[in-house]
Parts: sequence; structure tokens; C-alpha cells
Amino acid sequence: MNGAQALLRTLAGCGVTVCFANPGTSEMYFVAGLDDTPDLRGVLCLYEGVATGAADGFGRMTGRPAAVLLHLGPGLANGLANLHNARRAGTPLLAVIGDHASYHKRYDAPLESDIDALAGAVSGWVRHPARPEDVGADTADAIAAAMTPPGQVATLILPADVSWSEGGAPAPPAPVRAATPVPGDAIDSAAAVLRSGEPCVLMLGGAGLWRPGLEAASRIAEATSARLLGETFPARMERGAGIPAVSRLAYLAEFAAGQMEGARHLILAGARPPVTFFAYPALASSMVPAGCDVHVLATPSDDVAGALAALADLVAPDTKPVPQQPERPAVPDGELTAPGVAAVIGALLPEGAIVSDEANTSGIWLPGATAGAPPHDWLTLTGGAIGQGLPVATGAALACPGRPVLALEGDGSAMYTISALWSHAREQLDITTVVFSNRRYAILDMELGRMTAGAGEAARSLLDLSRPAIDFTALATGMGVPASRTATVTEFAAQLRTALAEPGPHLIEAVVPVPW
Ligand SMILES: Cc1ncc(C[n+]2csc(CCOP(=O)(O)OP(=O)(O)O)c2C)c(N)n1
Repeated sequence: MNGAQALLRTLAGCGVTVCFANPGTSEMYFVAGLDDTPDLRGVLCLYEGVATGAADGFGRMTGRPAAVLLHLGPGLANGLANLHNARRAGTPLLAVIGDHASYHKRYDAPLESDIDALAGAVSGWVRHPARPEDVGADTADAIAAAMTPPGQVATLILPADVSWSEGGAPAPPAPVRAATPVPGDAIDSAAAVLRSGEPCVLMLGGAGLWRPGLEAASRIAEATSARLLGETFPARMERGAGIPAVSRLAYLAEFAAGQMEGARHLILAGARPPVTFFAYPALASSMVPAGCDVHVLATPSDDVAGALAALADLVAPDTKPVPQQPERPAVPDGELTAPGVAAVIGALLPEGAIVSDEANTSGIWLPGATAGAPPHDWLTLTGGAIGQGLPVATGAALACPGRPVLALEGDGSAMYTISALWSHAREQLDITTVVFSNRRYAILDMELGRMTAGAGEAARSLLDLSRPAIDFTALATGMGVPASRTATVTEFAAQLRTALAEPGPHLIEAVVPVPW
């Protein structure tokens, strides 16, 4: 058995079922080995940022790593932005980077580059198997490393000669570390803060935004009148009818300040201390109000749900969680707008849907409009690097066959990784993509206005996507995804109904004005 075969058999034996791949010559032995590894499905992605984002979506939904196969430093570099988002999400993910044969590296062939520098930027764990004999154990270690709570990017850099040389053997799974239990005194001191009678915010992140954590947090809020908030950009949040509703901290610091106002204590459960997305000349970077003490109940690598449940048992032993009531918005008629799209999505969102939200300024109304829809999962732009939404939808759909996936995309963001649509078609994934076609980088219009005295024509032109207008229906149909375009609410509702009813991928280009 060669090194590549040992790698593939170890992956399959450790329960890795999908490999999102964009290979090159240095990975040909891995590619060849797929025929002998029927339990590992290779999914071709036409750009590395699609492969890495898809692996992120898969890991967010399953808690298990998908593999991603990339071609040397340049392939890794193309996939880096979505690996960054995966790192911020705490997603378990295994990156396999093919490298030149060890003896070839000193010749400085054209694709030679500093793979370690690139991998180090996003990986919590990096290893280079030096011999085929090492590959099995290194792969098993990589999978266990990827699953170290809450999850991280683990990278194996595999020289071509280690791939093709004989001597490999598969290794059994390596033990995975469990989430760290939160010590009793951290729970006691959070309870003391909650009982102080002083205004408290309990901020939830990571696993704290899944149903058990939300239910425990709801009990705590009911019994103590602590205010609940979710982190601004969660990796995965469970929400909808029957699940306690929690608002997320706003992206705009001005709104977030209102949500945090008056807090004397901030208790963190799986969330980081809140900071502004960017620095602004006249704003503080920290969103913790002056005079507010920060208490860490659980870090993202701790047992967040367990800590919340223990805290609820202390301060709210007889209190039940308060579930969100079922509620659907009325669908307006007339010209299509971002709030109109949100209302239609809120009215039609199917039970068990997975929403990959990269709608940016057009998405402001989505949380409100979908709050009382049947239970669903919401995946957000964890690391702020756009081009995540379509790939994450790809991985989520492969992770959860049978569940409908919605990718809600700003037009600018959709273009970064538009070739994900081809993988949606090729794999016949049940993904409905809605592109909010406002034909601008609207959020940057807003930021330009906030940061500068006034922008001229040249500046505004740099944020304009209307010349030429992008025909998303042509792009989608050209890649095998049935598509339609509309500028009215009634048509949009009809198109969304059809897209949700028919299996396989669809795209709807929703022509909307910038929301202001
Ligand atoms: C990788 C990356 N490149 C650039 C940016 C800067 N950026 C933030 S939002 C944005 C435009 C988003 O446009 P669109 O998706 O159409 O949403 P809209 O702002 O119109 O709502 C850009 C370029 C970024 N966040 N990430």
C-alpha cells in the first residue's frame, strides 16, 4: 500500500465520508486511490475557495471533519479565505495539501512556495508525514486534532513521493479530546453575579446557540431577568418555533451599544468579548460598556451547554424555557424589496431548513421575518471574508441530505465563489440560492459614508456592480442550475415555492433596491 492509499483508508476508517477536492499533479496518487475507497466521496470543486467553504459547511452541520484536497501553496492560497472563516467558526476540518516530492523541492520548480507559512495562518495543527509508514498515524492524529473542541483546521502536507511510495498502512482512529467541563466555582460565581440584582447580559456563542444551550439560557433569563444576546456571527444557530429566541448582537456598533446599554455584568458562554468589526476614528473597539465587568462562564472549547445547564439548575431550578411561538409574516405585494424578500422567506421557510446567510445589507430583515418559522439552522459569515455563502451551502447540503438548504447571497459576495453553483448542479444538491441583486457593494457605500466626509464619483464607481449588470440567471443556467429573475413580490413568492418544491438546485435573482 502506498502513502496515499494509507491516507485514504485511514480517512474512511475514521468516518471521514467526503473530500472536497481541486487536485493537481502532486495529488494524482490520492485521486487514483479514490477508486479503492468507496466510503469516501470525492466532490469536485472548480475553485479552492469553494472546496474549503464546503468543508466548513459540512463540519458546522455534522461536528465531524470533511477533508479538503488542495494543490500545493497556490491551491491552499486560493482556499485560504474560507479556511479563515472556518477557523473563526471553530469548524473541524482536515486540509490535505499535496507538495512536491521531497527531493524535488530544492530545484525550486514553478509551484514551489512556502506552504507552511500559508497553512500556519489558519491551522491549529500542521504535520508533514515524512515516510509512507507515518501517513496512517499522522492522518488519524490530524482527524483527532481537527475535532479538538470546538473544532479547528488540521493540515497534512503530503509530499508526492510519500504518496506514491510503498510502506503505508491505515491507522485506527485516535482518541478525541472532549470539551472541557466547566469547574463548579465558575458556575457558582456566575450564579452569584446573576443573583446580585445588578443588570446582566448573558452572551451566547458557539454551542451555546444550539437548542440545549438556548433552553438553559432561557430558563436563566426567565428566573433572573438577565438579558440574552447571541454573538453577532455564529457558526450555527438553532432557531424558530419551539426554540427559545435570542437576538444576536448587532453588526453596527451604534445598535450594539443600545443592546449592551446599562449592563453592569457580561457573562460569556461560548462567546468572545464583543468588539467592533473595524476600528472607527471616534468609536471604542470594545463593545463592553464602561463599568461593566466581564465574567467567563465557558470559553468556546469548554462544555458550553453543560455549563449553562448547571447554571440554570442553580438559579432557575423550577423555571421552564420560553419557546418562540409559531408565527409567519404576511406577504406584501408590489415591487420587490429586501424586506419583501425577507417576508416571503419567513412565510415559506420549510421545517428543518438550513440557511447559509451572506445577504449582507439585504439580510437585515431576515432574522425578524423568520423568527417564528418552523425550526431551522442559521449559518453566518463567521470570519467576515465574503464568498462563503454558496460553498457553505454546498457542504451543508452534502452533510444533511433530505434537508432543504437556502443560500441567501448578496450579489457581490455571490460572485467570489460563483462556481459553487456548478457543484450544486453536479451533485444535484437541494439548494435554493436567492441572490439579492442590488448591483452595488452597498455595505461599503454605507461604510464610505460613515468614514469619510463625502465621496465623489470615482469613489462611488468603485462600489458599483451595475456596469455591466450581472445576469445571474445566465450564470446559473450556464452551470446547470435552473434559474429565474424577478422584481415583484408575487413572482418571487411563486418562484421560491417552485424552487422549494422541486428537488435539486435552483437560483432566483431577486432584483432589489439598496435598502436606503
Ligand atoms: C474576502 C473579502 N474581500 C473583501 C471584503 C470587503 N467587503 C465587505 S462587504 C463587500 C461587498 C458586499 O457586497 P454584496 O455581497 O453585494 O452585499 P451588499 O453590501 O450589497 O449588501 C466587500 C467587498 C470582504 N469582507 N472580504
